[in-house]
Amino acid sequence: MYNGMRVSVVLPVYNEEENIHNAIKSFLSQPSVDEVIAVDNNSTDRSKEEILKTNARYVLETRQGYGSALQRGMQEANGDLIVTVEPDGTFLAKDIEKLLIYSVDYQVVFGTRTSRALIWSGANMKFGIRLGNWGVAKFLEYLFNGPSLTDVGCTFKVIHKLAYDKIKHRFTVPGSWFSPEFMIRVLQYNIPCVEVPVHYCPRKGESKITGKTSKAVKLGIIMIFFILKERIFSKKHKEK
Ligand SMILES: Nc1nc2c(ncn2[C@@H]2O[C@H](COP(=O)(O)OP(=O)(O)OP(=O)(O)O)[C@@H](O)[C@H]2O)c(=O)[nH]1
Ligand SMILES: [Mg+2]
Repeated sequence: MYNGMRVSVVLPVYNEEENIHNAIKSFLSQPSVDEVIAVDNNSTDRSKEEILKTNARYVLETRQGYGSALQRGMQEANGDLIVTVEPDGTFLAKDIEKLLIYSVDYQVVFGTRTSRALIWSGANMKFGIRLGNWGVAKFLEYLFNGPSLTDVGCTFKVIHKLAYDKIKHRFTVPGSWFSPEFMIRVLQYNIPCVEVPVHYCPRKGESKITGKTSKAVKLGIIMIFFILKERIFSKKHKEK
């Protein structure tokens, strides 16, 4: 519980056998966390067995993709506050408390991994990736009149259940560019939001999204086109 509200943590899991057990343990050991939902996205390794050894809730999502896994997890959450974060060893569970402090004043708190002092040696946030995340976030911020945004790809976020209920029907992206869609929907619905720096550590196991430069560049281009498309064709929500 945090500030009288139940806290659910949603973890998207795709072949994370090396990390998932420790990740669940560390998130469950946070004083404010009430439940952890591990969304297995058709893992072919021992992720399922590792999840079942813990007190996390196991959910299987067969529609492949980072976005599909996160959307399913948020749908399953029972908490008043929903935290999304990756179980790949790159985030620190204790940072949840930092994001939760801001959730008192803001309906949505975005983590950012681009604050230089918090990027650990060996983390996958070298100059190019950092510049790319920052640049695309600034593009989104400008087109959707957001608060300062410096990371378009950070999974670590907190959303109030009430805010999630307002925007969930507008989630469409099954793939790796779900993070900018999340940010766009929050801004389109005028939901009060803020960005907070989080630690970013080296990954254990295979990086599936931004590990190779070619993949990271391709994803960046997809995100830019997606943001542009949303700005041109997607309607801003008007309160009735
Ligand atoms: N790529 C990918 N990730 C998925 C999928 N379903 C769930 N995930 C999870 O989503 C998270 C993001 O994938 P990562 O491989 O960590 O990608 P990334 O964060 O861009 O890059 P690194 O952290 O540097 O590896 C991980 O926790 C995956 O286990 C899927 O279909 N594809
Ligand atoms: Mg990751």
